Amino acid sequence: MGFEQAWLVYAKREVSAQWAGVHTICTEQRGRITEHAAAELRTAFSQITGEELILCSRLPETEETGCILLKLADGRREGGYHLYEEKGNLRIEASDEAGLLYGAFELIKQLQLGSAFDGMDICKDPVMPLRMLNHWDNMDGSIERGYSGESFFFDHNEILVDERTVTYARLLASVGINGAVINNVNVKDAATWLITDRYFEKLRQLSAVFGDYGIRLFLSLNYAAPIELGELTSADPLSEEVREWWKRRMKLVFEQVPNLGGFLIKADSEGRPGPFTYGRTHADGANMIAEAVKPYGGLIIWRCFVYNCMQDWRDYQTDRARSGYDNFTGLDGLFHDNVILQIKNGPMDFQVREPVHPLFGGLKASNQILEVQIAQEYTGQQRHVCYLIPMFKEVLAFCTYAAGADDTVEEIVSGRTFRQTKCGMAAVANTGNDENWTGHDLAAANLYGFGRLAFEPSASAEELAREWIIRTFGGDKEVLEVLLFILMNSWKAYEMYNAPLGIGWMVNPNYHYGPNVDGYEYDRWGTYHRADHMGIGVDRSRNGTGYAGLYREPNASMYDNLESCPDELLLFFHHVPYTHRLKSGKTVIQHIYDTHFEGVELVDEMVERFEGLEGRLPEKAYRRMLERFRHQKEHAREWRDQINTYFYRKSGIADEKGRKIY
Ligand code: GCV
Repeated sequence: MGFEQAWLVYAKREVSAQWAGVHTICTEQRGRITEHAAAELRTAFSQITGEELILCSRLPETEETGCILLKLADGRREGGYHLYEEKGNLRIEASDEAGLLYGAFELIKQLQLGSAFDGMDICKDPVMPLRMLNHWDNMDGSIERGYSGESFFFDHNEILVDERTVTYARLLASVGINGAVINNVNVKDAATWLITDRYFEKLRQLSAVFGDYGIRLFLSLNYAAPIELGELTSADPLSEEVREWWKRRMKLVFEQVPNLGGFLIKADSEGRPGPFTYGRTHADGANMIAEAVKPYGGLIIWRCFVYNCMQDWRDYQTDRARSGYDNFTGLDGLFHDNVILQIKNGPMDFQVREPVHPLFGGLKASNQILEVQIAQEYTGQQRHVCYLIPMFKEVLAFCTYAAGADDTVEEIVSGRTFRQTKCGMAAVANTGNDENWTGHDLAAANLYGFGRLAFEPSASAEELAREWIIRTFGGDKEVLEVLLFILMNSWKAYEMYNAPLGIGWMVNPNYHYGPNVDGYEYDRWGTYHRADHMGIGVDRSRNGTGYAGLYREPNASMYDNLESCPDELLLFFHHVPYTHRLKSGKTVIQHIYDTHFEGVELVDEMVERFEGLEGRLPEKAYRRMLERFRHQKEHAREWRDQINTYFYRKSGIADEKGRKIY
């Protein structure tokens, strides 16, 4: 099995006579993207049905059947398509070439899923304009928070462009992803030089491969580049000299690298340079670079992950959760039109459970991108299975009340609430040079699901998991049922044996893997649980840090009020005694014990059911997953026992059910 093909493995299968009868692709289009759409269809049919499709530029004869027509026609959004059957032929119509490519991949998907040929009629327009991956790849080949091998973009400070780049682009396009930032947001050393002639030739090649699949290349930028490249002594955004420097530099970069989409910037965050050094605002910094890229249609994606990472743990007033909001709401409306603010899904940092970031709903006049993380930094690092699409669905469905009662996060980042076109969703990528791309074979469902979700947020998490399983592993019903059970229960299970009730962070510092309840408690990162012998939780109500009040009503009151705060976020918003009763009727302490025992039981069930798939999955993939499942089983116990023991020792309250706690 070609694991490097992921869900584009085109295994031979029994198909209906109509599918088997497809013999020709007809198109008058001659663009590169259409050529790749046709080539993909040819590969898929040749491998799945055994038919070598002929490519021709004529239209089918009147009575002819078995043709696929690719045709540009008005009426769809950018990247949208209409795929339908008419008189025994399949037609794909789109307003642009990207739409033809997405339509071709839709057709291939239907073939892989064994859908009916007759009466096929699928119309889709991408809901989010920008559907992006953010790679945290360093130029030495390492990947920050990478759990699937090394980078396939960089090695020894060189850029790699090879077969894998092409497969990568095909995979992205097949799920509708249209932008990729290839280097880490922490831009240091060689990466600062990506905007110099040292790398233009390779960037051009990479950008061309991406362009053939409708993907825009983006780079992460070092805010202090004028200084670090040795050309200026300041990066003050209001200095004319600095502004001119950026204009000259950007002219050069865009001339040398066609199809470049723009830049992602992490500034004044975790030690990265930014406009604060010069007493300037994020709007000053972002606008300076936005002005420089504007003539070339470039975008500046500016991250809102800005907080004080030198906090004193004794300080109960400062609240890291507030910082994104406090730093950016005052600047709403001041950013140029080609600046997009990129906001993490929660106010802290990709924990297994967080409330939605209050900037969604807080900002009304800024372009916004929702940032999620499919690299499982805090959710099991691709050794535990954790299908994150159900979490992302909850985030998208959260009602912000930004302009009305229907203004969910999805409405905002799709551009509907504020009529924006520069918005969408980005995921911190979970790929590396491991043969199967994602280390854990099941982690590929997050890559697949992310792209599909950004294109079509109404698709259910289960539907996406189902598609991915069938496309990757074929039509075996048992395989489908078991893997679906595992994926759909995995986030829930992980949350159960992890830090309880939304409090987060009980991990080993730095590498963020494995339980360590006090790992961050007396540290500078602003990530505390405040547990003592009486109770636990951070008071973010009006009596505490006031964070709950950053939401629009009725959300603010819902979180502020102990009675209405949802159980799963209780400890994020309130400090309560262990004996506090949840809406479920259980006390907090009993909830901790129960979820930790039950979470492990759920993992045991997942692993047992997985073991029943031996012989039904490709041997190598089965072994690879089995090894990870066995580790997860052990490691979930470690989580359970450390968390339960810690809280038993702190509270002195016994488990009602008398289970073993140490
Ligand atoms: C790329 C967290 C991660 C860092 C990451 C940072 C960010 O703090 O642990 O590795 O840096 O988020 O999103 O910028």
